[in-house]
Amino acid sequence: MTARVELCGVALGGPVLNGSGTFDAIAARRAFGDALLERFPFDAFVSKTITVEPRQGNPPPRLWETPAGLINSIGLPNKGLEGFLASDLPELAELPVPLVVSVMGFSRDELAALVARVGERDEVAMIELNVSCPNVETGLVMGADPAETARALERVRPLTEKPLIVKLTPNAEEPPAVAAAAESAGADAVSLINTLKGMALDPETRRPWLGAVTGGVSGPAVRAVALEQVHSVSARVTIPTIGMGGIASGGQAADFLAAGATCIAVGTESFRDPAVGRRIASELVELRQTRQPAFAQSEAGGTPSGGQGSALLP
Ligand code: RRO
Repeated sequence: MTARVELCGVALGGPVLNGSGTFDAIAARRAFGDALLERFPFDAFVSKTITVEPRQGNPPPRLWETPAGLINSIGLPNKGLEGFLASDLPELAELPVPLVVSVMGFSRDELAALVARVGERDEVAMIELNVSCPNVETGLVMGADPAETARALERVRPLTEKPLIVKLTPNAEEPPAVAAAAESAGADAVSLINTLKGMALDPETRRPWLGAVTGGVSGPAVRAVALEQVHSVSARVTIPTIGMGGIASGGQAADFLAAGATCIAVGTESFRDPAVGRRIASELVELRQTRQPAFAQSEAGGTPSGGQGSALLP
């Protein structure tokens, strides 16, 4: 039995989500058939980020393996808003869990168009605003700045009643300040971390390995950074946080919940094992039975951190 969780008023069977862009549910359904639906690895599904216009993505190579991690420079390939609504959304709507659609605009107008169109669809439970992709050629990242983040939220908040989750970047000077700005402007939750900006050189040529030169680092290499940011952001806001960054076990998921996250998400580890979400969920249940104390209460000086506090640990 997993522990049920409520996220922004949406009931989930447990606290384990996927990080956007790290699990292709449509390809997995083709590979595994209905077995995927019978044993779906996550308690809610977050789509790959979509944009208004279709995109090819960045030139290859797009991946580099680091010690304990991965650098990606995928560059947001997607069918565009209309292509997504016409062909991906009907397939994603068949998943047995609530659907979160991740959107990114290159301007506030684009973001507004995405939120308005996606928000009118009953199949969509929540919308994630990706203001933190490190791999777009403009280098413009709305979520690096609290005032820009607030302006984006103020623009889209009136357009939908669906819960809005803001995906934060770890590359901001002060992620808790961006989270607080998002909350004040009407965000219902924040998710973090997106990838840390990084690069790798080809060992033969000493030239950039990735086609787009730089990319985003994920995996166990970033877990300690992510845990600190989840802790400091959760202490700053009262809306729920969804914590992610290198989680590969129930114990590591429990760390993020104890640091203040309401839900956690699995990303890089799903590339190795697409079913890892379920393993993490069962390990969390086992840990819950051992009733480990929550960090926020045991080590932080007695005052639970902000946000929703630990969803699983007592
Ligand atoms: O597509 C990507 O290159 C990408 C995105 Br949208 C993102 O948000 N984070 C990331 O590491 N890669």
